[in-house]
Amino acid sequence: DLKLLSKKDWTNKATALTFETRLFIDGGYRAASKGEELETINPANDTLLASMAAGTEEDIDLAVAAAKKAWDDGRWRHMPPRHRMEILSRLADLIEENAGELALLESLDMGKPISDVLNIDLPQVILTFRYFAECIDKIEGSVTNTIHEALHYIQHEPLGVVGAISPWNYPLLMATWKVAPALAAGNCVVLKPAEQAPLSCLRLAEFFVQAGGPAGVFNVVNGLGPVAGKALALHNDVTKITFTGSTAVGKLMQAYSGQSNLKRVSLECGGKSPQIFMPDLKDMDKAVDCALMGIFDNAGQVCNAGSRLLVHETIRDEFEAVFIQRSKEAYQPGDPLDPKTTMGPMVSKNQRQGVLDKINRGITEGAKAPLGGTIPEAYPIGAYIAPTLLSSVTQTMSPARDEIFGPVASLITFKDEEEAIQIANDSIYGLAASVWTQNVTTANRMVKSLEAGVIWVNCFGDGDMTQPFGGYKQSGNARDKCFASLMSYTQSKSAWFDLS
Ligand code: TXE
Repeated sequence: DLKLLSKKDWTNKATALTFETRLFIDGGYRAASKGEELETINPANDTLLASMAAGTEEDIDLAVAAAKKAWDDGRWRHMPPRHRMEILSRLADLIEENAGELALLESLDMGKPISDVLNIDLPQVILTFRYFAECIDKIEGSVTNTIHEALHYIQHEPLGVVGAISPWNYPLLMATWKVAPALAAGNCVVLKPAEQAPLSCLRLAEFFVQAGGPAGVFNVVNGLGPVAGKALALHNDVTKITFTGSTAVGKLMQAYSGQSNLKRVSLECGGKSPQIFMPDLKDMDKAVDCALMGIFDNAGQVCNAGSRLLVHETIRDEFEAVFIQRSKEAYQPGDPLDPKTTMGPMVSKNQRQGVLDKINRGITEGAKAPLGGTIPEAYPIGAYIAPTLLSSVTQTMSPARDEIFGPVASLITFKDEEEAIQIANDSIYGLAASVWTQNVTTANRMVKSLEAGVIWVNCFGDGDMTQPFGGYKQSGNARDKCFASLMSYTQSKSAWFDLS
């Protein structure tokens, strides 16, 4: 049982681990056309993990051509639905059987605590493939009620070649949220994972083939965003781009679509999610624990991170005291390979520097840092940063407005519900929000007023596969997970028969 392994066991396994560095195109591994490489670094200790093949436009062309060929000859979309279901279910089984290896790849590559990969990421990856596998024969068209002399039916068909561009914060899971519904709907896929964490997705494509998936249906091309990612998003044989990443690059995706073939673009971008703590909240300890989890899990590198803590002025002091005390108990930076670690380093020193700059800017603007704000003394090596609380933040300051994407919570006070809503909605983002109150009427009113795609009441981050995940405003235009996500990888076809 992987959950029983010790830090020593994981460290030994990491030493023995070997991994593939090439691109996965048309059912097998191949070198990058131009021989270019990108380095992937272990952010826990600054060591070079691997020099990975970095795909360029030529490789994207090869991968898209392989996917297009697989699309054209129907080897996947015309396969009986149950057969496709079996393949995706077997893929889920293979992920489960290889969980130890995948957990290590993920943890070494991006610094995520091994326990988080085992308890959160991988179970979700497996569930996502199983859910969408089960959905395959639930896609139904309709026969509409029309004139007597006609037959009209509407059916839903896959789109063609889907390009998926994924981020590094949950390398496997974010890729899976795109790839699983795209494949389940019958599309062929070219995935471009984030360059900071390129290891694990290659195995996913390999497992797909091992599970019986035909060659060319699922391809993975690592490479730099502005090179390989851009080539994919501009490609004229790609019918949809599905993207998770920054809002700035999300905007580029729409531009690339306009500059090429008007491919569909689905975006899941940044956030600045408010958690609103009303004065009548029931259980301060639970509320604070959820606040901690919402901003310190995955070192805050979460698009829906609850980064704005909107706390009613009458409970502010108690909230801050409990937050600081419990954070010291629950979140201490540590070695990601130690199963007890709840917070690893950030993905890279580059990202960390961005977070430190944003903390310092907030402090210059008048914020206080009663917790953290610096590099932890015990971790001079690696990309570690201390869990941080910025207090005395007001809505005009940058920590209340900019996505920080690190373990940094901003505490903002409000005096009444109206002000809480006004602050919460005063953001270019609208991914998630939460409301903490015992009053159902208040909660319901606030849910209606909040501009966010996902809202939690008296919890944070809860949900299952039926829950649409995506944002309002500049947080994006799509919904991952859920049946509607599957349908977003299809298009409708209306067939009208003249029976007169
Ligand atoms: O994201 P990018 P980065 C936010 C977060 C973070 C910031 C920067 O605030 O601090 O973005 O992170 C690919 N054409 N989020 O730089 O650049 C890139 O290779 C095509 C929020 O890592 O958006 C990667 O695969 N593709 C977020 C993917 O886009 C391009 C998760 C995301 O990278 C490209 C990650 C281009 N020109 C960061 N440039 C979330 N919503 O969860 C980059 N890419």
